[in-house]
Amino acid sequence: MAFIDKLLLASLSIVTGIIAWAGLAKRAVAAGPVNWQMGFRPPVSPTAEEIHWFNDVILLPLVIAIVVFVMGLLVYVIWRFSEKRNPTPSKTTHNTAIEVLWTAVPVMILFVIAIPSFKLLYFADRIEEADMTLKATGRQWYWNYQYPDHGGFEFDAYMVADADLQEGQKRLLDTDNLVVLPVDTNIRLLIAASDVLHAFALPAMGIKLDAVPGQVNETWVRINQEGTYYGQCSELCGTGHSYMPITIKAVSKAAFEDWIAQAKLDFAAVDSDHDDLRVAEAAAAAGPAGDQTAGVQTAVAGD
Ligand SMILES: [Cu+2]
Repeated sequence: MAFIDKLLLASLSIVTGIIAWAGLAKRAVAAGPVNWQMGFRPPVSPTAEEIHWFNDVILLPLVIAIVVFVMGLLVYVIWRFSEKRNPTPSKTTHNTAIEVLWTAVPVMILFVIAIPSFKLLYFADRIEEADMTLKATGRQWYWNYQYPDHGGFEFDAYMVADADLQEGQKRLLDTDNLVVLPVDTNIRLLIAASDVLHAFALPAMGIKLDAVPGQVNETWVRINQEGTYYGQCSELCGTGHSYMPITIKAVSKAAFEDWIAQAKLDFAAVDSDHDDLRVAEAAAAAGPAGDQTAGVQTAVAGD
Protein backbone atom coordinates (compact mmCIF):
# COMPACT_ATOMS: atom_id res chain seq x y z
CA MET A 1 0.00 0.00 0.00
CA ALA A 2 2.97 2.29 0.54
CA PHE A 3 3.53 2.56 -3.22
CA ILE A 4 -0.09 3.64 -3.80
CA ASP A 5 0.14 6.22 -1.04
CA LYS A 6 3.25 7.71 -2.59
CA LEU A 7 1.73 7.78 -6.07
CA LEU A 8 -1.47 9.43 -4.84
CA LEU A 9 0.49 11.93 -2.80
CA ALA A 10 2.70 12.75 -5.78
CA SER A 11 -0.27 13.32 -8.11
CA LEU A 12 -2.04 15.39 -5.46
CA SER A 13 0.97 17.61 -4.95
CA ILE A 14 1.31 18.09 -8.71
CA VAL A 15 -2.34 19.16 -8.95
CA THR A 16 -2.13 21.53 -5.97
CA GLY A 17 1.17 22.89 -7.29
CA ILE A 18 -0.42 23.76 -10.62
CA ILE A 19 -3.35 25.45 -8.89
CA ALA A 20 -1.06 27.49 -6.62
CA TRP A 21 1.02 28.52 -9.62
CA ALA A 22 -2.09 29.52 -11.56
CA GLY A 23 -3.31 31.55 -8.59
CA LEU A 24 0.02 33.35 -8.22
CA ALA A 25 0.27 34.03 -11.93
CA LYS A 26 -3.27 35.40 -11.92
CA ARG A 27 -2.50 37.86 -9.14
CA ALA A 28 0.75 38.96 -10.77
CA VAL A 29 -0.97 40.03 -13.99
CA ALA A 30 -1.42 43.80 -14.26
CA ALA A 31 -2.75 44.83 -17.66
CA GLY A 32 -2.41 42.94 -20.89
CA PRO A 33 -0.87 39.55 -21.45
CA VAL A 34 2.45 38.65 -19.76
CA ASN A 35 4.91 35.79 -20.10
CA TRP A 36 4.04 32.59 -18.21
CA GLN A 37 0.56 33.81 -17.51
CA MET A 38 -1.88 31.13 -16.46
CA GLY A 39 -5.57 31.18 -15.74
CA PHE A 40 -7.96 33.94 -16.73
CA ARG A 41 -7.23 37.60 -17.29
CA PRO A 42 -8.05 39.69 -14.18
CA PRO A 43 -11.79 40.47 -14.32
CA VAL A 44 -12.87 44.08 -14.91
CA SER A 45 -16.65 43.64 -15.17
CA PRO A 46 -19.40 42.03 -13.06
CA THR A 47 -19.88 39.32 -15.70
CA ALA A 48 -16.17 38.47 -15.70
CA GLU A 49 -16.17 38.36 -11.88
CA GLU A 50 -19.11 35.95 -11.94
CA ILE A 51 -17.32 33.81 -14.53
CA HIS A 52 -14.25 33.67 -12.28
CA TRP A 53 -16.40 32.67 -9.31
CA PHE A 54 -18.14 29.98 -11.37
CA ASN A 55 -14.77 28.60 -12.46
CA ASP A 56 -12.93 28.88 -9.14
CA VAL A 57 -15.72 27.82 -6.76
CA ILE A 58 -17.82 25.40 -8.83
CA LEU A 59 -15.89 23.95 -11.77
CA LEU A 60 -12.30 23.75 -10.54
CA PRO A 61 -13.02 21.87 -7.25
CA LEU A 62 -15.34 19.48 -9.11
CA VAL A 63 -12.78 18.81 -11.82
CA ILE A 64 -9.99 18.26 -9.30
CA ALA A 65 -12.14 15.94 -7.18
CA ILE A 66 -13.14 13.89 -10.23
CA VAL A 67 -9.59 13.69 -11.58
CA VAL A 68 -8.18 12.62 -8.21
CA PHE A 69 -10.98 10.07 -7.68
CA VAL A 70 -10.71 8.49 -11.14
CA MET A 71 -6.93 8.50 -11.08
CA GLY A 72 -6.95 6.91 -7.61
CA LEU A 73 -9.39 4.22 -8.76
CA LEU A 74 -7.31 3.45 -11.85
CA VAL A 75 -4.10 3.16 -9.88
CA TYR A 76 -5.81 1.01 -7.25
CA VAL A 77 -7.32 -1.32 -9.89
CA ILE A 78 -3.98 -1.65 -11.70
CA TRP A 79 -2.31 -2.59 -8.44
CA ARG A 80 -5.00 -4.67 -6.72
CA PHE A 81 -6.23 -6.68 -9.73
CA SER A 82 -2.96 -7.35 -11.49
CA GLU A 83 -2.44 -10.93 -12.66
CA LYS A 84 0.07 -11.47 -9.88
CA ARG A 85 -2.23 -10.42 -7.01
CA ASN A 86 -5.50 -11.61 -8.54
CA PRO A 87 -4.81 -14.79 -10.56
CA THR A 88 -8.48 -15.90 -10.77
CA PRO A 89 -10.66 -12.98 -11.93
CA SER A 90 -14.20 -12.66 -10.63
CA LYS A 91 -17.06 -13.45 -13.08
CA THR A 92 -19.22 -10.53 -11.81
CA THR A 93 -21.11 -8.74 -14.59
CA HIS A 94 -23.76 -6.70 -12.71
CA ASN A 95 -23.96 -4.70 -9.53
CA THR A 96 -27.22 -2.79 -9.26
CA ALA A 97 -26.08 -0.51 -6.45
CA ILE A 98 -22.99 0.64 -8.35
CA GLU A 99 -24.93 1.07 -11.61
CA VAL A 100 -27.50 3.29 -9.89
CA LEU A 101 -24.69 5.25 -8.26
CA TRP A 102 -22.68 5.87 -11.42
CA THR A 103 -25.79 7.16 -13.14
CA ALA A 104 -27.18 9.21 -10.28
CA VAL A 105 -23.96 10.87 -9.11
CA PRO A 106 -23.03 12.35 -12.54
CA VAL A 107 -26.61 13.60 -12.93
CA MET A 108 -26.34 15.34 -9.57
CA ILE A 109 -22.97 16.82 -10.57
CA LEU A 110 -24.58 18.17 -13.76
CA PHE A 111 -27.33 19.78 -11.68
CA VAL A 112 -24.76 21.40 -9.42
CA ILE A 113 -23.11 22.87 -12.53
CA ALA A 114 -26.31 23.73 -14.41
CA ILE A 115 -28.00 25.94 -11.81
CA PRO A 116 -25.24 28.58 -11.39
CA SER A 117 -24.43 28.22 -15.09
CA PHE A 118 -27.94 29.27 -16.17
CA LYS A 119 -27.95 32.05 -13.57
CA LEU A 120 -24.71 33.37 -15.05
CA LEU A 121 -26.05 33.06 -18.60
CA TYR A 122 -29.07 35.23 -17.78
CA PHE A 123 -26.94 37.67 -15.77
CA ALA A 124 -24.68 38.25 -18.81
CA ASP A 125 -27.60 38.35 -21.24
CA ARG A 126 -28.84 41.91 -20.92
CA ILE A 127 -29.19 44.86 -18.58
CA GLU A 128 -32.52 46.56 -17.92
CA GLU A 129 -31.19 50.04 -17.17
CA ALA A 130 -28.40 50.93 -19.57
CA ASP A 131 -26.70 54.34 -19.35
CA MET A 132 -25.43 54.20 -22.93
CA THR A 133 -25.15 51.96 -25.94
CA LEU A 134 -22.22 50.90 -28.09
CA LYS A 135 -22.83 49.05 -31.33
CA ALA A 136 -20.03 46.95 -32.80
CA THR A 137 -20.37 45.59 -36.33
CA GLY A 138 -17.98 42.92 -37.59
CA ARG A 139 -16.77 43.37 -41.14
CA GLN A 140 -14.17 41.60 -43.26
CA TRP A 141 -11.76 42.37 -41.57
CA TYR A 142 -12.23 45.18 -39.12
CA TRP A 143 -14.80 46.39 -36.62
CA ASN A 144 -17.13 49.32 -37.07
CA TYR A 145 -18.32 51.12 -33.93
CA GLN A 146 -21.35 53.34 -33.46
CA TYR A 147 -22.32 55.52 -30.50
CA PRO A 148 -26.09 55.92 -31.00
CA ASP A 149 -26.63 57.80 -27.71
CA HIS A 150 -23.94 60.39 -28.46
CA GLY A 151 -25.04 61.79 -31.80
CA GLY A 152 -24.72 58.51 -33.64
CA PHE A 153 -21.20 58.96 -34.95
CA GLU A 154 -19.35 55.92 -36.19
CA PHE A 155 -15.82 54.89 -37.06
CA ASP A 156 -13.87 51.88 -38.24
CA ALA A 157 -11.04 50.33 -36.23
CA TYR A 158 -8.32 48.59 -38.19
CA MET A 159 -5.41 46.66 -36.73
CA VAL A 160 -2.13 48.59 -36.56
CA ALA A 161 0.30 46.98 -39.03
CA ASP A 162 3.63 45.73 -37.67
CA ALA A 163 5.53 48.50 -39.46
CA ASP A 164 3.36 51.22 -37.90
CA LEU A 165 3.48 50.02 -34.28
CA GLN A 166 4.19 52.82 -31.80
CA GLU A 167 5.95 52.42 -28.46
CA GLY A 168 3.66 50.53 -26.09
CA GLN A 169 1.32 49.25 -28.77
CA LYS A 170 0.75 45.53 -28.91
CA ARG A 171 1.33 43.62 -32.11
CA LEU A 172 -1.87 42.10 -33.58
CA LEU A 173 -3.91 43.66 -30.74
CA ASP A 174 -3.85 47.45 -31.11
CA THR A 175 -6.18 49.26 -33.51
CA ASP A 176 -5.80 52.64 -35.23
CA ASN A 177 -8.99 54.02 -33.66
CA LEU A 178 -9.61 53.17 -30.00
CA VAL A 179 -13.05 52.43 -28.65
CA VAL A 180 -13.26 54.74 -25.65
CA LEU A 181 -15.77 53.85 -22.92
CA PRO A 182 -16.44 55.28 -19.46
CA VAL A 183 -15.85 53.25 -16.29
CA ASP A 184 -18.65 52.54 -13.77
CA THR A 185 -21.31 52.91 -16.43
CA ASN A 186 -23.85 50.34 -17.55
CA ILE A 187 -23.11 49.96 -21.23
CA ARG A 188 -25.42 48.07 -23.55
CA LEU A 189 -23.46 46.31 -26.27
CA LEU A 190 -25.14 45.57 -29.57
CA ILE A 191 -23.18 43.17 -31.73
CA ALA A 192 -23.86 42.69 -35.42
CA ALA A 193 -22.08 41.77 -38.65
CA SER A 194 -22.51 43.02 -42.17
CA ASP A 195 -20.92 40.26 -44.23
CA VAL A 196 -20.13 36.94 -42.57
CA LEU A 197 -20.16 35.56 -39.02
CA HIS A 198 -17.74 37.22 -36.62
CA ALA A 199 -17.58 37.13 -32.81
CA PHE A 200 -16.93 39.95 -30.39
CA ALA A 201 -14.70 38.63 -27.62
CA LEU A 202 -13.12 40.49 -24.70
CA PRO A 203 -11.67 38.09 -22.11
CA ALA A 204 -11.15 40.66 -19.32
CA MET A 205 -14.83 41.64 -19.52
CA GLY A 206 -16.10 38.09 -19.83
CA ILE A 207 -17.64 38.75 -23.24
CA LYS A 208 -17.82 36.47 -26.22
CA LEU A 209 -20.81 37.01 -28.44
CA ASP A 210 -21.48 36.00 -32.04
CA ALA A 211 -21.80 38.78 -34.60
CA VAL A 212 -24.42 37.55 -37.04
CA PRO A 213 -25.40 39.24 -40.34
CA GLY A 214 -29.02 40.41 -40.25
CA GLN A 215 -29.31 40.02 -36.49
CA VAL A 216 -28.40 42.14 -33.49
CA ASN A 217 -27.13 40.33 -30.41
CA GLU A 218 -27.14 42.05 -27.07
CA THR A 219 -25.02 41.92 -23.95
CA TRP A 220 -23.73 44.48 -21.48
CA VAL A 221 -20.66 45.55 -19.58
CA ARG A 222 -19.81 47.74 -16.61
CA ILE A 223 -16.07 48.30 -16.65
CA ASN A 224 -14.84 48.82 -13.09
CA GLN A 225 -11.22 49.77 -13.80
CA GLU A 226 -9.56 52.25 -16.13
CA GLY A 227 -7.18 50.72 -18.64
CA THR A 228 -6.74 49.34 -22.12
CA TYR A 229 -8.40 46.04 -22.85
CA TYR A 230 -7.86 43.80 -25.82
CA GLY A 231 -10.07 41.37 -27.61
CA GLN A 232 -10.22 39.57 -30.92
CA CYS A 233 -12.69 38.25 -33.42
CA SER A 234 -13.43 34.73 -32.25
CA GLU A 235 -15.28 33.26 -35.19
CA LEU A 236 -13.30 32.05 -38.18
CA CYS A 237 -14.44 34.67 -40.71
CA GLY A 238 -11.92 34.54 -43.55
CA THR A 239 -8.27 35.23 -44.31
CA GLY A 240 -8.16 38.39 -42.18
CA HIS A 241 -9.76 36.72 -39.16
CA SER A 242 -6.72 37.13 -36.93
CA TYR A 243 -6.18 40.75 -37.98
CA MET A 244 -9.34 42.37 -36.63
CA PRO A 245 -8.57 42.95 -32.96
CA ILE A 246 -10.69 44.97 -30.53
CA THR A 247 -8.98 47.68 -28.47
CA ILE A 248 -11.04 49.31 -25.75
CA LYS A 249 -9.79 52.16 -23.61
CA ALA A 250 -11.74 52.60 -20.39
CA VAL A 251 -11.46 56.11 -18.97
CA SER A 252 -13.12 58.23 -16.27
CA LYS A 253 -16.57 59.67 -17.02
CA ALA A 254 -15.13 63.20 -17.38
CA ALA A 255 -12.42 62.02 -19.80
CA PHE A 256 -15.09 60.15 -21.73
CA GLU A 257 -17.19 63.32 -22.16
CA ASP A 258 -14.08 65.12 -23.46
CA TRP A 259 -13.42 62.31 -25.90
CA ILE A 260 -17.06 62.32 -27.07
CA ALA A 261 -16.86 66.06 -27.80
CA GLN A 262 -13.75 65.52 -29.94
CA ALA A 263 -15.08 62.34 -31.56
CA LYS A 264 -18.23 64.16 -32.72
CA LEU A 265 -15.95 66.50 -34.68
CA ASP A 266 -13.65 63.74 -35.95
CA PHE A 267 -16.20 61.16 -37.01
CA ALA A 268 -19.29 61.55 -39.16
CA ALA A 269 -22.72 60.43 -38.02
CA VAL A 270 -23.98 57.11 -39.33
CA ASP A 271 -24.58 57.36 -43.08
CA SER A 272 -27.90 55.80 -44.01
CA ASP A 273 -26.29 54.25 -47.12
CA HIS A 274 -23.99 52.47 -44.73
CA ASP A 275 -26.81 50.95 -42.74
CA ASP A 276 -26.20 47.35 -41.78
CA LEU A 277 -29.74 46.34 -42.60
CA ARG A 278 -29.32 47.56 -46.18
CA VAL A 279 -26.05 45.71 -46.47
CA ALA A 280 -27.74 42.57 -45.21
CA GLU A 281 -30.68 43.05 -47.60
CA ALA A 282 -28.34 43.60 -50.52
CA ALA A 283 -26.46 40.49 -49.55
CA ALA A 284 -29.69 38.49 -49.33
CA ALA A 285 -30.90 39.87 -52.70
CA ALA A 286 -27.66 38.80 -54.37
CA GLY A 287 -28.55 35.19 -53.63
CA PRO A 288 -26.73 32.45 -51.78
CA ALA A 289 -23.83 32.18 -54.27
CA GLY A 290 -22.86 35.83 -54.26
CA ASP A 291 -24.01 36.97 -50.85
CA GLN A 292 -20.61 37.37 -49.23
CA THR A 293 -19.13 39.40 -52.07
CA ALA A 294 -22.24 41.54 -52.39
CA GLY A 295 -22.15 42.31 -48.68
CA VAL A 296 -18.53 43.43 -48.84
CA GLN A 297 -19.05 45.48 -52.00
CA THR A 298 -22.03 47.29 -50.53
CA ALA A 299 -20.12 47.98 -47.34
CA VAL A 300 -17.21 49.38 -49.32
CA ALA A 301 -19.54 51.45 -51.52
CA GLY A 302 -21.10 52.86 -48.36
CA ASP A 303 -17.72 54.04 -47.16
CU1 LIG B 1 -14.18 38.16 -37.84
